[in-house]
Amino acid sequence: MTRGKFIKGISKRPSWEIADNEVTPQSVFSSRRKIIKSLGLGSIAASLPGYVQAGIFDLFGGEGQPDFVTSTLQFANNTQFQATDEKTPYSKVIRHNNFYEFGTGKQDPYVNAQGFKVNPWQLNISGLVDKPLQLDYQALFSKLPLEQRTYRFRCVEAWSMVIPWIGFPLASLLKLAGVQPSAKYVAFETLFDPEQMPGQRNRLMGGGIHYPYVEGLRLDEAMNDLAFVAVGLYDQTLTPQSGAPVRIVLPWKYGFKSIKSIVNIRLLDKQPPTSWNQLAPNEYGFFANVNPQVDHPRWSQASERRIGPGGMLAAERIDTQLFNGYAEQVANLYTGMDLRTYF
Ligand SMILES: Nc1nc2c(c(=O)[nH]1)N[C@H]1C(S)=C(S)[C@@H](COP(=O)(O)O)O[C@H]1N2
Ligand SMILES: [Mo]
Repeated sequence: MTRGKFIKGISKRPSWEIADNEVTPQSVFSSRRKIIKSLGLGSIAASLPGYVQAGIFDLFGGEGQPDFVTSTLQFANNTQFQATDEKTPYSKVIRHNNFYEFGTGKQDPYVNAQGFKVNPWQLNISGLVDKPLQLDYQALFSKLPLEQRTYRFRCVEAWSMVIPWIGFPLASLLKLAGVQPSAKYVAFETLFDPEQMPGQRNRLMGGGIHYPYVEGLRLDEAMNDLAFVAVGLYDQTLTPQSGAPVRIVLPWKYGFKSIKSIVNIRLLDKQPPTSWNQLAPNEYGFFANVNPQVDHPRWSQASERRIGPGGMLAAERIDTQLFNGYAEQVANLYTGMDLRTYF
């Protein structure tokens, strides 16, 4: 298997470039330019910082030059985990996000997170482990072999995507640290940096969440083959809005469990508090397994809108599957549990 590493020099390109070349026919592209010109936005926008320009241009479907630059990653395909559903285009994956540290609107992270500094970074693995670990930015991409997996991703708000992630199994990372027998749970924590994350400074902008954003898993869930640590998507390092430089991905659970931009992983003997559960315990459980039969108190979970090339407006409504279609891999984790009680 190829060791993940950066291809130096030529690979540096703004995440932007892939987005448009990939999905936008040239004709649509140039008509957008005309609209922007006719509105006289061109000259005004030119004087604004890149990420603000991106926000303005995005109103027209996505033009502009975000400040954030990604790098191409080397990885091996894991053929065992390739959802056959049509992939959500890169341009949609990075423009429709939930990352309340940067605002609650779906485009807020794309606009507000572009200046986010991801290097240097430190991810600590501590608690009930034999060898506490510190991974710096470079180690995130080199400590473990990088692999690619295409997963379905289902938000509790009933939209979904299909995303090719790059990273490594969470179990591999935990094994490096040596999990002690007394460990029963894993707690995750996002960076707390109100200077960089406006949602952490402003309660309204941050959606009322008590920061830092925290999440957790039972140890057997964390050790399941599907539990993934992502450092990239498509063939690039993560952009800030997707949780750069490192996030968790749990495809059988609602999206809020897939915590972004993490700095701490702690092995514990007790169940840790989790952000959405603390905010509204009757609406968001600790387990949060995708389940079409257990509705959210305010909406049905029986179906979802799958975001494809046409974005949210053109998204097709499809049936939601138990455990998001991953029952074969994870159902055994919950044998004997009432999934209505443990939602
Ligand atoms: N730190 C942090 N992690 C987070 C969130 C957040 O607001 N803050 N939002 C969650 C929610 S609700 C979802 S649906 C997914 C969205 O991931 P995506 O934007 O990459 O699709 O991230 C999850 N992880
Ligand atoms: Mo979500």
